[in-house]
Amino acid sequence: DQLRRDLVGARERGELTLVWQPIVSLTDHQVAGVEALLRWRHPVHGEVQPEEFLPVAERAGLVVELQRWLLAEATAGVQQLPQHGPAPLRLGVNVSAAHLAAGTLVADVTTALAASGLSPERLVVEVPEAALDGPHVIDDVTALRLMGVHLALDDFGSGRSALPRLGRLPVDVIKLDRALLAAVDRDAYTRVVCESVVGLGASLGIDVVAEGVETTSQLAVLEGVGCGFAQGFLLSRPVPLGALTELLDAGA
Ligand code: G
Ligand code: G
Ligand code: MN
Ligand code: NA
Repeated sequence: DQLRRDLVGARERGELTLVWQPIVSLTDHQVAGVEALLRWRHPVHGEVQPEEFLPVAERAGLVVELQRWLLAEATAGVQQLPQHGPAPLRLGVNVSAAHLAAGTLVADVTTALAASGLSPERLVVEVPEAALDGPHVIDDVTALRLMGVHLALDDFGSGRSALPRLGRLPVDVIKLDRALLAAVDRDAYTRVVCESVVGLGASLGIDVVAEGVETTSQLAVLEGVGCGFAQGFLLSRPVPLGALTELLDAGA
C-alpha cells in the first residue's frame, strides 16, 4: 500500500520526529522522567500516530530500523535537557513485540548507550504487558537489567495479565494503562485495582506510574491511594524537545 511505500525513506527524509512527555513525581511534584514518543510528519496526511504506522512498519520489515533511530535520537536528546531536579531525568522508550521478536533489542540498546554516553541507569525500556510472551523476552530484559537499564511494564492492566510472571521479571516500573485511569475517579472497582497495584509495587520495590491522567479528580484519587508518579495531558502533552527544555527551566 501507499503508506508503506511512504514509510520507506521517511527517516532519511527527516519526516520522523520525537515528542517528549514528562513523568511527574507525586511526592515532590518534580519532573522525574520523560517518555519519548515517535511521530511521523507525512508530507500529505500530516501527523500520523504510531498506532497507525507501527503496524505498517511491521509489515514492511522496518521495525528494527525505526527502533534504532528512536533509541539514538532519544538517548542523544535527553542528554541536551537541563538538569534541575534532585536526580537525573530518566528516559522512557517504547519497545514493541516486533522489536523483541527481532532479537536485536540488547544490541540496539547497547549501541545507543555507547553512542550517546547516556548512563544505563537513566534508560527505562517500556515493554507492553501484552508483549511479554515472546520466546526471548525474559532473557533479553534480564540482560538489559544486568547492564543497569531499568524495565517498565507498559499498559499494565490492559492485556493478558503479567501478574504470574512478575516474580520472574526484573521489573522496576509498572505503568498503569490509561484505560484504567479513565474510570478511576468514577468507579470504585477501578480505584481498588489501582490501589492494589500501588500496594503490590510498594511490597515489591516497583515504582508505579499512572498514565493518561487528564483531570484533577483523577490526580486526587491517585494521590489518595499513594501512587508515586503520573503522566498525562493534565500535567503536560507530549511536546518537542525545545518546549520540554522551557518547561523544565520554568519548573526549576
Ligand atoms: O504517542 P502515542 O499516543 O500516540 O503512542 C501510541 C502508541 O504507540 C503507544 O502504545 C506507544 O507505546 C506506542 N509508541 C509510541 N512511540 C513508540 C516508539 O517509538 N516505538 C514503539 N515501539 N512504540 C511506540
Ligand atoms: O502505550 P504508551 O503508554 O507508550 O502510550 C503513550 C501514549 O499515550 C502516547 O501516544 C501519548 O500521546 C498518549 N497519552 C499521553 N497522555 C495522555 C492522556 O492524558 N490522555 C490520552 N488519551 N492519551 C495520552
Ligand atoms: Mn509507553
Ligand atoms: Na501505556
